[in-house]
Amino acid sequence: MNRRDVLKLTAVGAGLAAVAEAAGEVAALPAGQPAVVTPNGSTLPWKVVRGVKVGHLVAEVVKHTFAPGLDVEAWGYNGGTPGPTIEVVQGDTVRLYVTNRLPEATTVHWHGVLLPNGMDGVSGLTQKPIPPGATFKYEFTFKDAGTFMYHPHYDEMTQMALGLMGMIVVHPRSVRGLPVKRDFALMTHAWKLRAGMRRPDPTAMSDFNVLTFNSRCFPATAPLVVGVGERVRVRLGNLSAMDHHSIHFHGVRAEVAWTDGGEVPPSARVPEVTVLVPVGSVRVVELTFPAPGDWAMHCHMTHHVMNQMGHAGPVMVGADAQRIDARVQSVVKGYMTMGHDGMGAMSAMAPMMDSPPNSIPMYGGPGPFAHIDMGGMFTVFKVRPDPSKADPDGFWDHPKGTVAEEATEGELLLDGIEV
Ligand SMILES: [Cu+2]
Repeated sequence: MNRRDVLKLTAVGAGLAAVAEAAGEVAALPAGQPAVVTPNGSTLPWKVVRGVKVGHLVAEVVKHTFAPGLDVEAWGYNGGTPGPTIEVVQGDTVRLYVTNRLPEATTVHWHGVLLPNGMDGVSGLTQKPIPPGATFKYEFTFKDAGTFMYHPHYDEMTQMALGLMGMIVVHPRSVRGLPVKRDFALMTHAWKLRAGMRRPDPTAMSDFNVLTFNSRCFPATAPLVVGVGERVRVRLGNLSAMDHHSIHFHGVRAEVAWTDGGEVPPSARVPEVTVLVPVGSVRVVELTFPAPGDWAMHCHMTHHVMNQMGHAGPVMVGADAQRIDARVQSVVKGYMTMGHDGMGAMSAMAPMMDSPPNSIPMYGGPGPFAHIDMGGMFTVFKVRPDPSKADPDGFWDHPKGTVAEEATEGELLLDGIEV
């Protein structure tokens, strides 16, 4: 009989095993508060043992796909990056076991959560690092409602660059402010992945070229289906190494209702259409779309809505490509200058071109009118009159005469526009 068997018997003797066996689904969330949806992600399952929510995070190497054609070896929790969203109710006590299956030590810091100092997860300062193969136990009570994050506090640079992070949502015990119909959690992140490589570069300080919502880049970011007139909450976290993200909302005005520091008093809220989410911060926005459609949501930093754009080339816009091409073709057969007329058309052509294996340089996605030449930190709110019947992959069927199109000669004449 080994130590584990002895412990099991002891537990049975104390009746604890029976309690654990009986653990089932977690109690429903307080009335009027929908469960948080983590697009492209998951939520941590609990078992309740004598009133305590018990969860298990496993830090490990994971195979991850940013978008079709771009697979990497990342580090994540429970098989994915970001890790599962930790969703609880204010006042819940949790016991979180963290198993380290990484090749180096780790810890978990519960970013923004007020808890006993010894549970804060700072390697060396408040706890021993969790060595590979070991399982540590964290136990604390979520005293405050809000949106927080979790991430390692050992070799942060490497471990976060490779994808170890997740969101924490603590629902208030009763609705605070205006109730929302839908609730989404999105972690923003910036990665450096040289074309053709399979491992993100943890030493990168600039030129991040894979920008993600929940570790996916467009066109692999799941759309957010919502209803016209519904109040919607989006919890945006940022654990990028160096980059803030200015998240821009089309078709709607947003207000920051919460940060990871707490609730913003209604009198202090500022109407926005672009919300800056600084590194190491959470911004919780609430919005109500007045009209149906396919409304984009994306980082407004233009280099953050492109896939694996290289930044080392010369300025080609306006260059005389014919002369350059003729000269280079004498040494490189079939050479063709790109970008001399701008770069919009390159995105549609990119998948047909000869790029390194396992790379998606400048790839975009299919759209109902033409190729969408955006990538990276870009997704779409599919706003529908009846979201329960909406096809998440479908596009908005615009009423006749409501789409911008080429002006007719008659229209130009009538309005006195000369072209
Ligand atoms: Cu950005």
